[in-house]
Amino acid sequence: MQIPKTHPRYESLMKREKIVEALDKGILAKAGLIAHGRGETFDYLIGEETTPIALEAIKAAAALLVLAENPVISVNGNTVALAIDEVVELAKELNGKIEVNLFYRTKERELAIKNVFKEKFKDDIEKGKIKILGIDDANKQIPNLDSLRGKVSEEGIYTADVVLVPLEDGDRAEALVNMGKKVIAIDLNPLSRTARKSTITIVDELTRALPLLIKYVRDFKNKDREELLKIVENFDNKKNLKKMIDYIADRLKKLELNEL
Ligand code: PTJ
Repeated sequence: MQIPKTHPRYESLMKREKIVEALDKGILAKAGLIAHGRGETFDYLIGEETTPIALEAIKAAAALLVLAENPVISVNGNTVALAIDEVVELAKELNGKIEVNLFYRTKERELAIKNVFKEKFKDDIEKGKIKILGIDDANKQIPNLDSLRGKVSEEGIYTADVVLVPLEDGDRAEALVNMGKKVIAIDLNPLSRTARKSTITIVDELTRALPLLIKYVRDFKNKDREELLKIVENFDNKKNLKKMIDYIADRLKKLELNEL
């Protein structure tokens, strides 16, 4: 559908178009539509912009990624639908590792996702700039995780020290933390289990957060280790989530009083 650029909700409608297109191509799980709708609701409450609170989390996440020895970006259907370009750009700033890890795992969806990466980023894959893991090599099991998300690649999530998990579904963040890994989540819902269990939670919309994360990863490559460690140590996920919830509550009160 042609959406006029002048439409007041252009950005939001374009994201919906991408989500629906991904469903038609067999990339998105049907439940991905529901997940997107839940995300939209929280984004509406937040004000559809990156808050200074989320920016703090983005900076801490960027520092953690630059310090990581073996970072991996985990992708699912929604992430590929909305932000495949940004995921690849970020991976190229790191060690190039991207792992496909689906909750609603089917061979058809794995292949559909593998094919988009192959079509769009053939050159980067052939030159070894990025590696798409988790499809033919998911031979390892995350302990105490019964869903199909537990199957991971040895070269990828299984041996990673830092895992970036945009749009997580809950249990896995905890299981990864229990394995001793640092988990960075991007989730618009500050109340979710994922948000609470992750090491660093960025409460922001995926397509807004990723370009900022890329920017700070680039910047932080010029900083020394000590400085980056300080940024990570000074970040407190629980406090940050609390600030985010207060922010939403204040915003709702102001909206009620017509102050916004
Ligand atoms: O592709 P699969 O098979 O791995 O399935 C993926 C989904 C997303 C369907 C699965 O992981 C799932 O059911 O997730 P949940 O439990 O619905 O959680 C998704 C979370 O992501 C919710 O807290 C949403 O608020 C949040 N979310 C949705 N869209 C965005 C988002 N957060 C950031 N940016 C978004 N665009």
